[in-house]
Amino acid sequence: MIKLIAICLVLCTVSAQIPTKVSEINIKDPGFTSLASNFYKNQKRNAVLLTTFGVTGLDSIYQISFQNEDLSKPQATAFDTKSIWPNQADYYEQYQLIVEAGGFFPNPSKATGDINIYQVNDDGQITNKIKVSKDKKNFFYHKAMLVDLNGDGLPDILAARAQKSVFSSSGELIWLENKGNFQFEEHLLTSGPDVFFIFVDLDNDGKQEVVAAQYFSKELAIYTCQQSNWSLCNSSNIQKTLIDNTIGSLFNLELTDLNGDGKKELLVTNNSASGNGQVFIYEIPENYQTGKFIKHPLGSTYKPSLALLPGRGAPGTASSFTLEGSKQKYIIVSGDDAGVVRLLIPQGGSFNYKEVVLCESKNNNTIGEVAHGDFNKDGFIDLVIPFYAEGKVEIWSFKNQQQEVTQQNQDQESILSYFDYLESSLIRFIKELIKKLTNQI
Ligand SMILES: *[C@@H]1O[C@H](CO)[C@@H](O)[C@H](O)[C@H]1NC(C)=O
Ligand SMILES: *[C@@H]1O[C@H](CO)[C@@H](O)[C@H](O)[C@H]1NC(C)=O
Ligand SMILES: *[C@@H]1O[C@H](CO)[C@@H](O)[C@H](O)[C@H]1NC(C)=O
Ligand SMILES: *[C@@H]1O[C@H](CO)[C@@H](O)[C@H](O)[C@H]1NC(C)=O
Ligand SMILES: [Ca+2]
Ligand SMILES: [Ca+2]
Ligand SMILES: [Ca+2]
Ligand SMILES: [Ca+2]
Repeated sequence: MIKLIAICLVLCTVSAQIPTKVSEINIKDPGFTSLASNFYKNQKRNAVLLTTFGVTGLDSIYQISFQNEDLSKPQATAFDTKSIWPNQADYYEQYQLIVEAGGFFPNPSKATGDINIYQVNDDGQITNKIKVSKDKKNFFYHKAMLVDLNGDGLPDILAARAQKSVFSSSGELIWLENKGNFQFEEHLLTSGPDVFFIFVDLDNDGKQEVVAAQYFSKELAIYTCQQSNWSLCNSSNIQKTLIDNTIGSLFNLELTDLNGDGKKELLVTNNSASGNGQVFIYEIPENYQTGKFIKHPLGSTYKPSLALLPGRGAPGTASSFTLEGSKQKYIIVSGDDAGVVRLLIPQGGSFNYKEVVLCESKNNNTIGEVAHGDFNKDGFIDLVIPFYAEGKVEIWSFKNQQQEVTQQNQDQESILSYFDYLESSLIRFIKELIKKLTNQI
């Protein structure tokens, strides 16, 4: 074993930055996390938001802060203990509002989800919870964002919702028009988007597009509003451009310039129970409506444990960040039901990454969504890793970096070192045998 590790050290050490674990807290069923910048406005301090969910019972949303900005002293406080399967809690510093989106189908009593807004004061206390969506039976929400769609100065909500039964599934993109005083009016934009989407300007023409990672309908697609703005759009004037419908259920996506060449790419994950879920990059053509997207699969695939249970799949999210000294971005992948977190380290060249396992959970059981950011504003990126099945949350940081000794994606390397290990054991065994024999003689 020592030999194996030693070989790996020699073979695998590259100039890479690898974070280390700083602390952990016990929280039951931790699922989704996000960085809340300047959540404590008066003190200009950040928080981490965390949602929990279970098939039965009520769920919670926590704010995590760090005493004296010390990551080894995390403090978690639940500000809502009566939430229903929250899939997202995102903080909007500009408005001092948290947007929560929830519901999921495995429990019929939780299948009708909703969108709630929480008002946050300058001390980081939640002062009000307002439900802003109207229930639509069996439709649940994974993504809702605050954006002023009609340009009247009031933030509206753009959201996707989905419905899933044994017989059918469907998705809808809606917007909730902010009429003032937290009164919202619902408008249907189009069908299609179901779980995750981003609202971005893909072609830099000043107008946003919706790019949707469709889980149930298994499409990666762009929606373009042909009116002057999205508040004037509906299904008769929203145009759909299909990027890919060959990769199964899509889970998550991000628009970002990964290789630092000034052009943005799409970073995407698909999610599968069969063990072939993966992370990939799509290069975006000059004209996204007529050009070709070039796809690059990254790293190894993700195999969920207990894959026969309903709703299992892997991987979860992939997201990117910049570390000092690297023009190209690092990527962190949450394994979801594969129970692993992997770091993809850029190797130069085009979309060439080295894969490192940061951590695994017991029996490879579920790990939730990892968030990154400089939580304590010390200049180093930090991570929050929710070990869903183990009931704990770990805080990691790039401040104290480790040498790379974790296992590699290169099967070849492990096989080589394994053979090397076998060979050396065999040689040792023969040597000892000879020694014993000669002693006897
Ligand atoms: C969008 O359209 C509405 C209705 O015509 C108009 O009042 C608003 O100013 C427009 N907003 C933007 C951002 O162009
Ligand atoms: C769709 O939008 C167009 C342009 O804003 C409008 O004229 C039309 O009435 C809308 N259709 C529906 C069904 O709302
Ligand atoms: C996920 O994407 C990978 C890479 O393109 C592909 O090999 C795999 O078949 C996809 N999974 C499913 C379930 O389609
Ligand atoms: C967890 O999954 C990894 C592959 O990512 C595998 O090498 C390892 O043996 C698994 N561990 C357990 C305890 O199942
Ligand atoms: Ca508005
Ligand atoms: Ca655009
Ligand atoms: Ca690029
Ligand atoms: Ca930090």
